[in-house]
Amino acid sequence: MSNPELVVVAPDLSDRERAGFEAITPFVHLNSQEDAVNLSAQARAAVTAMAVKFHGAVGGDQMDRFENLKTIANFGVGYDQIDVAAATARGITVTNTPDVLNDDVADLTLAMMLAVARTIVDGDAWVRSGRWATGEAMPLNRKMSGASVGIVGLGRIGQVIANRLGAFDMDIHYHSRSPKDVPYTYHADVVDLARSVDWLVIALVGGKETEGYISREVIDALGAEGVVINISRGSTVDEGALLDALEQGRIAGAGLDVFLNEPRIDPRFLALNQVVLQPHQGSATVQTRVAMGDLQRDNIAAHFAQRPLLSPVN
Ligand code: 8YV
Repeated sequence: MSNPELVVVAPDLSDRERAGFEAITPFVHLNSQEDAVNLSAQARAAVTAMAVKFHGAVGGDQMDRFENLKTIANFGVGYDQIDVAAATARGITVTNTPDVLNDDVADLTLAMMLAVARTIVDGDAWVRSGRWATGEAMPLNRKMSGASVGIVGLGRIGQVIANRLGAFDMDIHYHSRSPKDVPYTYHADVVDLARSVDWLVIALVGGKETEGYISREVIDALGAEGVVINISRGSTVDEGALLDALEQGRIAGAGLDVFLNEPRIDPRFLALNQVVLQPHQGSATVQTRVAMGDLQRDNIAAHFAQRPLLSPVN
């Protein structure tokens, strides 16, 4: 029997995913990129497509293990862990899973904003601890509807977030490379955006070009009433500056789904009460993870059927 042409790199695969890949073509399942070194030279040479799930780095070295690799299909809209320039240089097309997760990421954005504003986590603890039953009143919290919000990065996800914020009558501002045809206030300068709003929602792409984009200066401009919400990548924020500002009360709070060193995040976050922490779960609903897997496999199926890939990024 000839060697499989597909390698699937994923720490776990659901029955649906396994059956879905199997229906396309026989495949080799690896838990991590490093496991590729255990394959024979012949097995590696047979591989023309790779599906990757979760955030192990895929650089030129990993690609070079598979000399006939033509397609890398990522599970996720963000592909900053894949060296796309290295892929392009080798004639490899990278695909991602856009759009199918926009609703979930936007929902979690609003959930974190409301959780911070209305101190939902504290409220739950207040009830469970019996403090409410004793008649003790919880401290008042903060109104979110009608407040000003700035979205950094008005791409597909940013726009879906903006739609939801509109339903909360928020005064919506945004910063992106160029103004868009939207009824929100544009700021060419991200510091100027931060100065103009109380809520700052980061919806940037990850990767080198946005590293530390939310700098100390941006955080300072947001000010003492400001709240940072990050659903993009931890790398987009100067995390040290964010922690300093939170610890010193120079901003009011944060809702964070992403961090620099996931999942072993900086322990300074754990001591901050005005911060809502989430385990990078923006797209983590049963329905959306199914849709992401389906789109990833549709790209793999297109590769083997020699049809155009559905969502190439290079
Ligand atoms: C996933 C994400 O958790 O799509 C993305 O870019 O960050 C999340 O939806 C992640 O990609 C899973 O690998």
